[in-house]
Amino acid sequence: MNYSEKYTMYAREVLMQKVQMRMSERRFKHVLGVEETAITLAKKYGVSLEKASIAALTHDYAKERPNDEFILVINRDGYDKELLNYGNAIWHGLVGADFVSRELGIMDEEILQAIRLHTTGAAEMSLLDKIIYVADYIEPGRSFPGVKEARELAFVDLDEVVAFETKHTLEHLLMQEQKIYPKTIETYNYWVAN
Ligand code: DGI
Ligand code: FE
Ligand code: FE
Repeated sequence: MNYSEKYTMYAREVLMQKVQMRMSERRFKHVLGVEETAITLAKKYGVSLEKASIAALTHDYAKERPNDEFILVINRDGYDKELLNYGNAIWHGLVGADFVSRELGIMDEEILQAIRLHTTGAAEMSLLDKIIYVADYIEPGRSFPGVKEARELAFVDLDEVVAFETKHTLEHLLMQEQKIYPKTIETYNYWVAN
């Protein structure tokens, strides 16, 4: 593999094990699927394979944390209190990135941003942000109507698949009468409705 020398196979193994200990087998399998897809996309779009690997391995690191840990951090660390009206779906990336930096020592701002944005997307997204957002959606373990089209699109035009994913996720949330986080709407307005 064409990783930088600092990110040895050993470092990846250690990170993988730390992530594995924090989640169910099923979710860990998802994480490995996201990593595989993110690396493939990183090769295609010329993004650091090391950053793609680390961001993918850690994107759902905080997903199985109890709500009270998120609530504590939101109250303590100066987050907008409006965030308290949401739940794990929004917190695990946005606030979860703080757990990743504090507990795993990952300080790379590009990686942390990709983790923060992986659920909602954003208007402004780096290539790495887009790769993690999309890889999360199309990794081999995902199966839903449209996933095949999204997988094909991902290798043709990354922006197109960001739009596709954003539209379908929002549709799904609306059907279920879920509360929409403002950033999700910003993403929709920028990528779909512009
Ligand atoms: O963590 P994963 O399941 O791998 O995937 P994810 O982080 O993309 O999404 C987690 C959940 O968050 C998914 O069911 C969709 C949901 N979600 C995305 N945007 C919003 C949202 N849920 C609410 N309530 N509001 C949003 O704006
Ligand atoms: Fe997630
Ligand atoms: Fe995920």
